Amino acid sequence: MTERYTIYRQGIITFFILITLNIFYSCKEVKEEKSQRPNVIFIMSDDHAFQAISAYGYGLNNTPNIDRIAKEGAIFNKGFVTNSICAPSRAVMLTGKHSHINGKVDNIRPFNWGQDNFAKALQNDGYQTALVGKIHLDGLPQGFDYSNVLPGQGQYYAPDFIENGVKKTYPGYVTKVTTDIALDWLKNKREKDKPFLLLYHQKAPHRTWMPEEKYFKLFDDKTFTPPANFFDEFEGRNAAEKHEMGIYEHMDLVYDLKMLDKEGEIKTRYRGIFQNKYNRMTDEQKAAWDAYYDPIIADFKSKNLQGKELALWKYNRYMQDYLRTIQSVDDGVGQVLDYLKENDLEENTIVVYTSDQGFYLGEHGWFDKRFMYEESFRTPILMKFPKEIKAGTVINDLVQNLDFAPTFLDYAGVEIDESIQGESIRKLVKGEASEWRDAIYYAYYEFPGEHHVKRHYGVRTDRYKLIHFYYDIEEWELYDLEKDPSEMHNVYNDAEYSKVKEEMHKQLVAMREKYGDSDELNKEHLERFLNAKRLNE
Ligand code: SGN
Ligand code: CA
Repeated sequence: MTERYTIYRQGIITFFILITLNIFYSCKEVKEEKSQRPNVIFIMSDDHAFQAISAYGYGLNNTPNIDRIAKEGAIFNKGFVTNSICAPSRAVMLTGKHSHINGKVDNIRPFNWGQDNFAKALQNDGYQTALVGKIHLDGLPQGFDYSNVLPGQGQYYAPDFIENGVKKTYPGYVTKVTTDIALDWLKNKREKDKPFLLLYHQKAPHRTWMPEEKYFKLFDDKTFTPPANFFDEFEGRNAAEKHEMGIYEHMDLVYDLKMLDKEGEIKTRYRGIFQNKYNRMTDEQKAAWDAYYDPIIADFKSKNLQGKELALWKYNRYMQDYLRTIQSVDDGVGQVLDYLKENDLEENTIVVYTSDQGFYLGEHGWFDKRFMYEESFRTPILMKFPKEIKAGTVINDLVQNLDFAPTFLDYAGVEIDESIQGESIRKLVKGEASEWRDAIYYAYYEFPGEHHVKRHYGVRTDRYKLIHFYYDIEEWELYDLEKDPSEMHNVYNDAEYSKVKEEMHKQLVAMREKYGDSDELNKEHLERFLNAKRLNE
């Protein structure tokens, strides 16, 4: 009896131990699975040309920290946006949908934060989420536990920020302040037992390129060689000819090129606006600024440059300040990468570096963006995730900013809604994608507007590009990117390309169908744009 009872009791005890162990292990499994979900740091700068990242090999500057991302992960040689302008690009990045679908087609009309975005989806699925820096979308950001963003374009010196809806001014330099806020969130504000998503977005190197004091002298004795098509005459390209993007013709000597002489002799259209920016600096900052720029101003005035000489001087002045602002961006990237390393977060954190679009660094004689030509259509993309991406990976497939949202959802194991138009690049970067797209679609809407870039849309394949400029102009352009990478020869009416032209027209129709775009939609956007403009006037 006693023996039997003991056996019976032992059986029951064993049974309970097994059940407990089972529960324990299955809980551990769930926990481990959850804790293995990758963190995401999505770094975006504003107007950062791929030509100005040393990993892309143009030899203009050194960005060792941004390059680290490519070295330890992947570099994308054919990364593109869908609409080369700031706020629309950010709306595409958040929603994974083209501008004509998410509604933010230009910098002017409001963004609807009420719609789905990938940060909301990650937040709902247990991620800690934060947005720091420039977002350029009005209203309180949705999808973030913490947000601390610049109002609109923001300021380089003594920037205002809106922290969870409350405005305050930070003394100091915007790029550094943005990095400090991002690091503070990583170190002190997030809950450390949850996976996190951090959108760390710099204002630099956006116009009007005011450098940080420690970089005033960088590139001081360097004379940059302009691109071969710097003195472009736009033969066969009527829309491009109507631009207001010229370094020579449209850059303001004071506002853009910092010739704020104390004597007030250099009178320009935007002098007053730059004076206000200068006035934001502290007395020490102003003294350091003057000590550097005053001799340059004196030298410039003494030379009385004209014509080509003036154009080249402007180009050099532009390059120096533009590249200097990038150096502070690169410092911040280094600090964030170091934080990951020192805190054992490297292995399980996806880091992406990109820009909201590309930028002209003298190609066609230009600055700014907006056109579907390569320098602004393309954008830098570098990405690392040691767990899955081999160091030194090079991606030559057509990838777009449309793909960020579904990619992050994919890595986080969150469902990708079928309304999302981008594709996850997870398999592509691993080298496991069995097939990939062979064409991408582009549309730009902000005309009439600053820089005078006509409304246009188009399609690009690996080799060719077809563009349609419309509204107050009717122009088609076709480029053979293999033979003419600088897009100087529009071959649309060239008999030799008639077959290619036909194929590309078919591709364009297919793209517009695939993404739900049409002339009717364009007309609607135009109406709303003109109404909004009228109301603003
Ligand atoms: C500002 C700039 C433009 C620039 C737009 C859009 N002018 O208006 O040169 O094209 O932003 O840039 S400025 O005189 O105000 O600097 S975007 O990156 O925000 O789209
Ligand atoms: Ca931009």
